[in-house]
Amino acid sequence: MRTALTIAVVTALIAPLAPLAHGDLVVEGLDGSITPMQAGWTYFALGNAATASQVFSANRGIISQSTIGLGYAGQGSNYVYRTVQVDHPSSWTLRARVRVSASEQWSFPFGAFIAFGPVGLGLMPTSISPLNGSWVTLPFDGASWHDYRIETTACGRWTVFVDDVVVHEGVNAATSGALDVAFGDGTGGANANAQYDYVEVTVNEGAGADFDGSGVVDGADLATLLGQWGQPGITDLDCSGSTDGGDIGVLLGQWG
Ligand SMILES: [Ca+2]
Ligand SMILES: [Ca+2]
Repeated sequence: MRTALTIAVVTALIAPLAPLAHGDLVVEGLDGSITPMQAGWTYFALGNAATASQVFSANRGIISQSTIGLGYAGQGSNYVYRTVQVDHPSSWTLRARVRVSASEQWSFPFGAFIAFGPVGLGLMPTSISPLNGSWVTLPFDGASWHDYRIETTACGRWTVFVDDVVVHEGVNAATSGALDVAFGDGTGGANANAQYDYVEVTVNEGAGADFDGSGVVDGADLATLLGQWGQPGITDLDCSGSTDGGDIGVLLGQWG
């Protein structure tokens, strides 16, 4: 059983990344207008011979992933990735809008996953699994569209938001080095169908308070901080675990 794929014809390509300079804000992402391969992402298949164009397609702004019927044997995975070289410990945010329309589970509950380095989120029709080496599984309606976001401070505190609500927090996330932004099917020995509206990682090299990458720390960044008051995430500049007065002090210290 093979799913017919519709491939959007495009010519746009994303240029390879150069190493980041201190203070750069780098965005690497896909919005579903072209396939990951057309955008220069690298395809990886483990334990099966499914080709990139069999697994990933793009149509009407949605990237579709289908591995059902492509014949896994043993441990299996099919995903795409790009490598971002992060030279200094940096805050970063991974965002995606995803649904998992069908999945089997053999070993890993990742009918779809999004990840930046070892930190990510496994998604299934009835659960989500924050991961950083190991994972926890939370009951959830993953079959419906949701906005997923992982915000990580430069000190490695990471927070998973679903539709802007905190659902998980962890520590010791990777914040520098050669980090792959990746998404795809991570179900070991099983199959899944999923759709991605967009997948995007933003790296704030140097982890300053210039959250929007405008080049200056100003009122817009202060508004971002205040909008996340009391919550963890990239606005927790002093790594206390929540966005509070100490972070305003850090921001004001970088003003202008
Ligand atoms: Ca700014
Ligand atoms: Ca704080």
